[in-house]
Amino acid sequence: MELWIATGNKGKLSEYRLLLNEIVDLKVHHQGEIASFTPRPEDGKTFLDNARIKAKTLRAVKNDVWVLGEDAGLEVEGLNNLPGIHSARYAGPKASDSENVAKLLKMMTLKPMQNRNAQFVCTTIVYTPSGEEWVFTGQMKGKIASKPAGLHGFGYDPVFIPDGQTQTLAELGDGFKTQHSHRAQALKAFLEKWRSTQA
Ligand code: ITT
Repeated sequence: MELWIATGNKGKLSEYRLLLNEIVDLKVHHQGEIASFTPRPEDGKTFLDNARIKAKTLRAVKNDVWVLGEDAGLEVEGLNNLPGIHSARYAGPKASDSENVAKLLKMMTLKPMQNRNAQFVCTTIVYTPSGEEWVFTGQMKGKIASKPAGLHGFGYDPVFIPDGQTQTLAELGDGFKTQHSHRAQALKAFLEKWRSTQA
């Protein structure tokens, strides 16, 4: 089986490789391998819209294989669920991960805020080789740390402390995310469905 991942995010891609590396006969590819590939703007209003945009854009050039597109983000209760679908560009159109984290922490100091509850969410769309659309979701609850800590992962990992933990995702490392992340949950649901079609 060939699975093409519709992402330009290196952090996500390396997590997919880790999550999928034990599956025999699965070859993982990504949109960056197609020299002429141009992503479409993520201008949907929901995670589902944006996941579909990514998967459909890749499927338009890879239509006889499995294609997976995903939109994920961080919802912070005290910020009315922002940055949400704007997570990748929270501090501006070309913002780096550390600029986004800095903006998040700044927004949380602008008003006295007791509520640091947050969740990562992920909506994953898979197109089968015959063009059927499958939708999966995952979430991971936690809270926002007062300052960044840790070197692993990407995005907001240095400021996200999962429920039941005392360290950030960036301190906990790949092993924790592989077991518990929003992305891992959505992917697990896909793999279960995929396996059931192979039986
Ligand atoms: P692609 O669209 O090419 O996949 P992207 O980075 O733009 O890459 P998203 O639109 O899904 O991906 O944006 C998700 C942003 O949310 C991402 O850039 C991070 O800032 C944040 N994010 C998502 N999942 C995360 C995770 O597991 N850990 C930390 N931050 C995450």
